[in-house]
Amino acid sequence: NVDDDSSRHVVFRSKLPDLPNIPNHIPLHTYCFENLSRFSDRPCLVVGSTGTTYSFSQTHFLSRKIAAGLSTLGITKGDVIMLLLQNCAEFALTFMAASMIGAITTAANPLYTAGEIFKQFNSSNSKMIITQAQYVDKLRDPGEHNPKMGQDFPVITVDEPPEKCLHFSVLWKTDENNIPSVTIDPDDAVALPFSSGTTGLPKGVILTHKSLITSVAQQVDGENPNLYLKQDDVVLCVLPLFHIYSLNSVLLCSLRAGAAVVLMPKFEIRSLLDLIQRYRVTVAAVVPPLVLALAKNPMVGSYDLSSIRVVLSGAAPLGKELEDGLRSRVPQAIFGQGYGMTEAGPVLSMSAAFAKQPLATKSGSCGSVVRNAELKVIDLDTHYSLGYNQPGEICIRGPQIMKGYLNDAKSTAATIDEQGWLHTGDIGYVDHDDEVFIVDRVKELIKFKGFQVPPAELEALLVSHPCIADAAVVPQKDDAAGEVPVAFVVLLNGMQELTEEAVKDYIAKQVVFYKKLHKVYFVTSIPKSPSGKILRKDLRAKLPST
Ligand code: 4UU
Repeated sequence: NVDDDSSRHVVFRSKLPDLPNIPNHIPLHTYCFENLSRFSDRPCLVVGSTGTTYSFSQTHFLSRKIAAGLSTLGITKGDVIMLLLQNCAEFALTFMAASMIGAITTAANPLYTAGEIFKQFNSSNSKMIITQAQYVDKLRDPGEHNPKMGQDFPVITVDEPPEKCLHFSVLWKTDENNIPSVTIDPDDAVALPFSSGTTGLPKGVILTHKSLITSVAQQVDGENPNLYLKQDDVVLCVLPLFHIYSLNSVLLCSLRAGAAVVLMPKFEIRSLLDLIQRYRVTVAAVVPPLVLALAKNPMVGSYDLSSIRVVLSGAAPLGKELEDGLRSRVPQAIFGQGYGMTEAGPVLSMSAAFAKQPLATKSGSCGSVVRNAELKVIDLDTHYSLGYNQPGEICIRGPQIMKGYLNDAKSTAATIDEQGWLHTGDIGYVDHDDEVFIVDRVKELIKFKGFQVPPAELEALLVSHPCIADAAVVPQKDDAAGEVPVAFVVLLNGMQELTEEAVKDYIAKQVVFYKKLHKVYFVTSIPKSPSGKILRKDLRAKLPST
């Protein structure tokens, strides 16, 4: 599957035939609910802890009611709403509802600190926050430069509303026939996840109706879907919906295909095993740390996991021993990886072992490029595209990739080139069987259990400390988390009494748990290129190898 012409433009395509037609001219909610009549009474959203189940028609109906409710509260086309939620039915319903009125959802980790939340809230120009009572306290004292809850923007809670908050039920008081009629263009935004991409601070990633429909179709549509989901499938939703992996490959794909989604608010091994057994989960989307738990935890042996037929791992590299460990625990299941990046819509490649007519795949591969898309591997220096088995930077092109970063033309231009190729910052190669292997990352990004840790964000916090002159943050390999952030810090003259613990505490107070520094090295200078770029490779080389 290689087009190799004399201009040295080598492009890799899917091993599965392209879809003849992707309906990406319609709005995302229309697409997701398009086949509803075939499975309207089947379970769609299942709240794992309570067993409360919403059928497909109820899911559609409630989304429409909430769409009307959002509009009654003043949300109009192009407005952004922020979700700060653990996985719950309201997340899914509100996301679809927002799509119906042409509004855009930005979701953030509810464990974020106030500082992290308000950065995303302000940068996305959000108009409201939908959250849980336990997170409201963080929003109460936003600092003088931030908008005030209840006054500048409404806060809605899905549970008992604390002072100055509204209950989620305000959103279903409006008649569902009062949804304003809006014209949605395929290039209008529908989701705004935040990602630091290949460099810098977290940025709003504009995913349009067209991008997400294309990505979902590339996975589950057609005669031989790459990810074959059936109506009797029960798909595990333990990965957070605020991350694009779960939102797209779990929620949207299941809605489109008619599979049930079992929602779990957070990962806890015993309740996970219990849910898998109780609901006879058939498809499990996981990340490497979860594979580790399933492969190694002794509790696994006392549960019946025989219902699982597919395990999809993604968001971080997966070692061979872990893969083998998992295979021995769920021998009946097909195991494979997906490779995604928020900016890519997100799926670049997925194991063809999940296809309706499955293909053999190799251990360690991230699958083959999705259908109706082009992937190339370029030499980092010459930018020429490379052939089979030659590692270089992976680039992807197709209608599924982001429209760009919100209000950041410069970062957009640095990521998507003039020919429409999105540069991932990942180093990988494609082997002779068209399977993609990722071997390294050239971008700054650190991944802690699949969560993004942008070094630039921590560096900015570090240099805001009155005793710190300069700083650089790089990944250190870690058995449990994959990678953890560690810092190199240059102290201002005469500030030598600042301790490692003090630096760690200073950061820990301002960030979510997975961005905490695991080690601080005091140095006299940060190595930089003539243009001022931190030489991260040199710093990484100084770390002890574990
Ligand atoms: C090695 O991690 C994601 C999205 C993952 C995803 C989505 C849908 C996986 C399967 C799926 O079906 O997005 P981000 O933006 O948080 O992080 C992107 C980066 C990639 O550029 C790469 O460096 O995360 C890393 N990554 C992986 N690395 C993602 N998947 C893999 C993988 N192996 N399988």
